[in-house]
Amino acid sequence: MSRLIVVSNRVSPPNAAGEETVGGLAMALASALREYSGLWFGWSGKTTPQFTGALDIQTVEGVTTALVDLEEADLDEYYNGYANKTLWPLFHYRIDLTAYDRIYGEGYSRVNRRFAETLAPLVKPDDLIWVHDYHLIPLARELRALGLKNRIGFFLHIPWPAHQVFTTLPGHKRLVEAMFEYDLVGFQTEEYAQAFEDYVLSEAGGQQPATDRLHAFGRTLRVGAFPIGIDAPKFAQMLRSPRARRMRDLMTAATVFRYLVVGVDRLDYSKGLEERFIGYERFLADNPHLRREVLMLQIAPVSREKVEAYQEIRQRLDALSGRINGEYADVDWNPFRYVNKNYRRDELAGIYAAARVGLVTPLRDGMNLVAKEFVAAQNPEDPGVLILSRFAGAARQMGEALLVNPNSPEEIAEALKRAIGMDKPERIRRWRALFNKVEREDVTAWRDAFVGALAGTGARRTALAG
Ligand code: ADQ
Repeated sequence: MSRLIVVSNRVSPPNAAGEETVGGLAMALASALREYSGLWFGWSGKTTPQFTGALDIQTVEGVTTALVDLEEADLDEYYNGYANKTLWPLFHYRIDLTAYDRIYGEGYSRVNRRFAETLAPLVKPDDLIWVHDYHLIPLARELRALGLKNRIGFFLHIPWPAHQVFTTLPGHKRLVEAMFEYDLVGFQTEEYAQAFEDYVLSEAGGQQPATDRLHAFGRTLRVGAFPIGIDAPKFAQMLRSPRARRMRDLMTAATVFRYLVVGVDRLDYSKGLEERFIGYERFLADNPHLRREVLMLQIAPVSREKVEAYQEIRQRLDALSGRINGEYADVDWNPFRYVNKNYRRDELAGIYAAARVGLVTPLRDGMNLVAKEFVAAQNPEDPGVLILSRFAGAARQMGEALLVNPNSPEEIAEALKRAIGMDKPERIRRWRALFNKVEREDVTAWRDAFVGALAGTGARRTALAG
């Protein structure tokens, strides 16, 4: 069997503290690597004055990781620059926040080349290579330039934007051309795969020889939708842990006679937090009789603090949460709790379990795993209600949630009212349908579908010889 090499910007190997502190995606990739006895390559998270390409290779719990340090300038131009100031906002439809700086583009190319040069000597001819996310789109091109003929797949975790938006990016064609160096490109939903196809057909003069094939730039690529899921069995196990139960009991006790509405997101402008806060404020304003019956908890740990747009949104959220409590709090009651802390995954599971409503309203999201975690954490006999943005990739699979337009405070307020008043049979009916899908279409199914499709792509590269 071929080995699997996973490449992602950050690598989170299993650690001594236990898997409860590691993200769901990391757990899934780690288990794939154990199965295929592979290697996980990426940035160490550390910087060095000058790039050396020195590798830190370790094997922990059956997973081998190979980490490389980057220069400070790499971090500014590639990670905080092109990845998080150019591609991230653009792919989330925030043209207003998108920075187009030539230096960022150069840093992005340089780091991808450095990654390729460091990784190439570790690759055996038969290895399958699976590259993750927008940080590394040109990696296959760089690996091919070094002569690698392996099967290489790419999975995009974030949306692929409509082609009118994508074409605002200087050098858009070159980026897409780089994607044709992969054998397989996977998106979270059919909609994103379709948007990519639209671009290739209308802007790059491409053709579609079969429903899952695109031909352009002299190469043929397989394209598909591979919706990511959570590790459902692991999550269920975590939910039964003493820590999760304790957190659930704690939250239940803290909200007696009240409904807990919960939101959990990285503090990011794509997550629709401002609009959500305003939607909740509208709910409080419109429903005086329900005010004392709810408590909204928003957990939002800060992320990407070096990027100005993140500093700004943080300030606006602080002000908004203050305004809501200032307006509606009473001596013995606070309507809103806003926390910028990170929690262990088992503790989060307990918090979801205590909630009557999961409020997941990103303005755009590749998938959104919080929506799936919330569903997985519910009590089958008395489940809570998921309110979900129609612009999350997850909405494609989760039509039984209350779907809302996250830009509309009225729709959010209305959905909150409906969720709180929903009778048990309807909650159970909706939850059951959602849970079945979360369980069936989980991260293992995702991983196996992608790796299976990649392994099934034909041996290639006759066109590239020389
Ligand atoms: P993210 O934008 O990070 O991921 P999401 O899918 O919601 O968004 O995943 C977040 C993960 O972090 C969840 O597993 C959640 O439990 C965890 N998390 C969030 N807040 C936390 C906190 N305070 N403490 C601990 N854990 C917390 C990107 C894309 C998504 C896509 C995923 C996976 O933006 O659209 O679903 O990748 O492909």
